[in-house]
Amino acid sequence: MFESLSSMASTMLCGFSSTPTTSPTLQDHCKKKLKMGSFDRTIFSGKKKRNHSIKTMSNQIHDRRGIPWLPLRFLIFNRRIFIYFLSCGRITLALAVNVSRFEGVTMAPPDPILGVSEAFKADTNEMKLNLGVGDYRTEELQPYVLNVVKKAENLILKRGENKEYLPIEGLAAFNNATAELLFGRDNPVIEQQRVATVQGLSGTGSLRLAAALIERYFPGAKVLISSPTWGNHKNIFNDARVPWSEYRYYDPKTIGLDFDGMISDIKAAPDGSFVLLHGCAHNPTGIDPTPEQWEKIADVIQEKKHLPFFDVAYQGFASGSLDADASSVRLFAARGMELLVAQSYSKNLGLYSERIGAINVLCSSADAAARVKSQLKRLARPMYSNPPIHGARIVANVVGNPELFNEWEEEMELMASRIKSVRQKLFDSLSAKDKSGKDWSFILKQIGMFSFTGLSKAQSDNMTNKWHVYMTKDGRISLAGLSSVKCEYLADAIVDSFHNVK
Ligand code: PGU
Repeated sequence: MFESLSSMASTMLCGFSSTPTTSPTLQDHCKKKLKMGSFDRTIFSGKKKRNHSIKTMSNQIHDRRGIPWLPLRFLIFNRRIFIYFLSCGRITLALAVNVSRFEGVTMAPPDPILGVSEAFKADTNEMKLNLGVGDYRTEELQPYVLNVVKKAENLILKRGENKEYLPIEGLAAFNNATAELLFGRDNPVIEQQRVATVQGLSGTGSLRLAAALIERYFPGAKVLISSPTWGNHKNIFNDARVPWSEYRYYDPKTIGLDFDGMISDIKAAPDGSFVLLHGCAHNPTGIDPTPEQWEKIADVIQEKKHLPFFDVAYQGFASGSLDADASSVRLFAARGMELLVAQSYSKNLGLYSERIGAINVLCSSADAAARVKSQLKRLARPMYSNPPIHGARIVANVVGNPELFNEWEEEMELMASRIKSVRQKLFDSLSAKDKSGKDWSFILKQIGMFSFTGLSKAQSDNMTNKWHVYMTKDGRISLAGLSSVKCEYLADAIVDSFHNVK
């Protein structure tokens, strides 16, 4: 029956085809109807039910000039909407509009971090401030390309190097340099070839590759994640189908580390879990364990036969020293523990969009490291085949060239100290403006790019809606996006949001 209806409608189309030929007004109306769910979705839900659902409805709509059309009827059939009206019982006009096969795909929410930059761009207020994403900006709030990066790029250009595929594991010179930077050149684990290093698509891609390794070789093993953590950690493990749970980390009462909570949650986890640790400059809290606390964390992890999994996205950025910021990882390695480390060069070399980083798996033997590396390659191959070369060459040139390396350390120190100085200025401004006696000194105790202000979601919304200060809804602000001249304004916004919004 429906077949004949279809052909009847088609013959009456007088040249109307399956491509939409309606005026924008009519198409908009159809789209609106679809969004309202005024049709039977079973037609999209699988082969068996296909083509067996039909629904009609009628409505009065207007053309662009507001002149009403005749009462229109919609008929959904065979994944098309037929639009027609009846006059004296006869179909006198019919249009067919294709319904998308992607009708069941819902709109994803904006990303909680990267989505903030999109909202910032759309704001036309001149006082606006983007403290959402952790991107380093100059005092003039401009993006910064490091001089050493420009020098390394010039060297690459002069050599006229080619663009052939890299091996799956990436650029060998980069892999050697990155493992040495992390563990220290003289660390015996390097000479003993116990580290499986594979170039990754920056920190995120490296974490994702490790998650795939966990999913494949440790089925059912849990990853313990700090509460709170960088927002994308949970997405990464969810998408890799790796179960995770949280361990206590931040104590809002002390605005510091909940060390006892952390230790007891790590103890309570099933033996052999993975414990995700921020190597330095914990994101978003900016609170790191002390060296003594790191020792105790290592004790518990060893006791429980857990596997430490470090995320090192800020080496050199927390303290200004590459070695000091790798000390947590080195402490665990010195105990002979096996561990994983995801590295990123987005922040410390400002190579955000080059997507350069690595996954390192420290194993107890060279043989195990070789096997792990072979499996990481096997996982990478169907995902992205092999990594991009440009960022890898920059890192290899900077780290491998003593002159450029020294210059890099100086530039990193400059970036870290600019962040420290706006941190101090923000604290001074808050202390001067807030007459309530609230102690803002926690801002000075936090390290790295961020400050975790303790502002609630409603207060963070006020920061954006009233003050045009863009930040993540967990109350985090990126001090790397703040200039000293804007500190007073930011302090006004924080004091207002903190005291006047509940
Ligand atoms: N791990 C942590 C702890 C991070 O903070 C970030 C970046 C990454 C890994 C991944 O960085 P890659 O660029 O992939 O190397 N976090 C920033 C950047 C924005 C984002 O969410 O990707 C941030 O603002 O939190």
